Amino acid sequence: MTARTGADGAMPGLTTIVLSGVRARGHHGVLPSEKEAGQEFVVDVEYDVDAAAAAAADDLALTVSYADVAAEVIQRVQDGALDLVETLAARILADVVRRPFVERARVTVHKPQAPVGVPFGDVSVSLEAPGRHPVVIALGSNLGDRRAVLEDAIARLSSFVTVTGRSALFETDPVGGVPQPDYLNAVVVGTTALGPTHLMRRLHEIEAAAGRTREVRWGARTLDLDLVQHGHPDDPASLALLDGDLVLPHPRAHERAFVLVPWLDADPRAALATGGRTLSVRELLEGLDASAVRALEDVP
Ligand code: PH2
Ligand code: MG
Ligand code: MG
Repeated sequence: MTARTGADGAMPGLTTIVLSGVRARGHHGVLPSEKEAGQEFVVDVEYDVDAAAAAAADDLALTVSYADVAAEVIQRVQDGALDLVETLAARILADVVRRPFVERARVTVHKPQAPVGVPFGDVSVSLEAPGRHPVVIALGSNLGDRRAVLEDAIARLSSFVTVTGRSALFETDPVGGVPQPDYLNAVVVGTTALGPTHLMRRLHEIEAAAGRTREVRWGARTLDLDLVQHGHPDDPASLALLDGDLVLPHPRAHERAFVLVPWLDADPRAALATGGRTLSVRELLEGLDASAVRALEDVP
């Protein structure tokens, strides 16, 4: 394992982890003799992680352990009897890019004893893919042309989030803070290659582009983009205190109808990890008063 932290300034804290030469016997190959006898497979995995918070806190829980990756690779090599090394490499890659904090991964599978028919050194296949993480982003605006601000934010978001669902716009009474105008709220669900700290940085850039200033906590704002959830709610790594101001999932999402109503609208199967278990957003809403959240079409 080697680790190199990028110094390009664009993505501070982007760390590359290289795990090489993981070996195990497997039964993959087109020939029946390969399926029967098995042979050695050697796997290299290189992955970039959003590890700024891990390094700051010196906390393994905020990065991806190479030992966990290695154990999963061995499992994949030993399981089943595929025809192709390509398929094996693709499965290993899919496992790695789903791990929280991984922003890109490259997998090489070597098959040094392959039945090539002539003397040869090695044969290998390599595949690369971006990270793949489900994300839930809540949007709010209560200053300026709220609808235009939200639509523009969703368009900007789409450059780094593959949007799979977006809610209608909802007009909502302000919750907490100082007296202020009503909000328009919406929720976008999708997938992203970015880890949580890099995603937050991009969200803050969009807030800044909308003229957002941070004067009063919970005060009026042109645009608020909150990362509600990053990763699968059942994955313990989706529950993380990344630093002072990024706690995931969002610590108040479970009690905010102005988040849950649009979220359910964007994704009828929405689920949130809260209080040590995963609850459907539909269930969570049953216990809340959602009368202050009105679909925009209903607003005179
Ligand atoms: N955001 C807040 C505080 N209160 N109330 C509503 N209705 N909608 C919001 O987006 C909202 C709020 C802090 O981010
Ligand atoms: Mg907010
Ligand atoms: Mg916010």
